[in-house]
Amino acid sequence: MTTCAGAPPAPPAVPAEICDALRAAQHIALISHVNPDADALASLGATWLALPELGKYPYLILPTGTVSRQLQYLVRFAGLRPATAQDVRDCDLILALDTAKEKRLNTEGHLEILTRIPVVNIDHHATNPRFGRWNWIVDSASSTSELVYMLLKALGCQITPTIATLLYAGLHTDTQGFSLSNTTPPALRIGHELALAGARIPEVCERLHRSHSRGEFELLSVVYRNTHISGDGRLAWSTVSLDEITARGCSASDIDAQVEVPRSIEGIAVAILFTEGEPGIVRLNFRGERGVSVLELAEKFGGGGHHASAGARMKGTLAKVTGEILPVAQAFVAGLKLEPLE
Ligand SMILES: [Mn+2]
Repeated sequence: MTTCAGAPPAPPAVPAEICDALRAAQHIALISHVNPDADALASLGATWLALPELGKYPYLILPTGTVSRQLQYLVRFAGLRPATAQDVRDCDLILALDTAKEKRLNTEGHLEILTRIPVVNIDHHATNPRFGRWNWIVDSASSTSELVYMLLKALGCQITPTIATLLYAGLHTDTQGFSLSNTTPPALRIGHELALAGARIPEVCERLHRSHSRGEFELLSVVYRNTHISGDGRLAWSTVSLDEITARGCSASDIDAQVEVPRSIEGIAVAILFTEGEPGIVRLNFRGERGVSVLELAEKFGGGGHHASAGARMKGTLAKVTGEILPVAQAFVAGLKLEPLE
């Protein structure tokens, strides 16, 4: 138990070997995961903007077609310019950020370099198998943005208002507005430091969280309409078919966050959103409430992530995948020992 008298919990310290590997490199390829979220883009953008100050040449591996409509704001705001396959061919280091599994790296067109260039792997996913030559995995960190902030400080980089805005967006999104169990004292402290460094908080939060297109807004009503609750009130889920997505001019990556709809029901321990993102592939977004970890559930179906927030992808139609997952999820929530709600 932490008491008022004790020292406040410190943000995670950067291992010296991580700083050394970055200092020794000259041309550094930056990469994150497929379907990049705000934390991934923020981590990429902040390092891309900061590394030239140290005399480095950073190259962004970011197939722009993979960025969701709302998050394209971050790309424009920070002036991020993706590299070509030619640019990264002669890099001497890869910095992988926020990527739980090597096969989730957003490698489109750049696969070849992964086999021969050493990787620094920085992440906060509990399931990260440490696929880099150097690994800094802190599953107690709120976000990779939190780790990137500590890294840039350790390397002596200036936290400009643009870098602060990006990293704040990553922290804010991964903690869901500083409201989840990963909203730790270090996360809040770094949020405070980013605000002091000039993070444009209302602007970036409006663009990321209060800027649905008409189509996305309509899709939200589909997610509400398709939400079901289990008999014991512990599981809520919703489904979105490819037809429902495309009819509103949206893509699957525009609605990942809408698992928050079934999650918002009182008493829910587990929420799931089933999204048919492409024909024959269903994305599963799992969220745990009331201290419940959904990681084991996601791993059972070949996925991974964090304790309170995990994902998986499965082959099959929506009907087949929900038919397979829901009985397992129902049994899982039925077996949970939960404190009664006050
Ligand atoms: Mn993250």
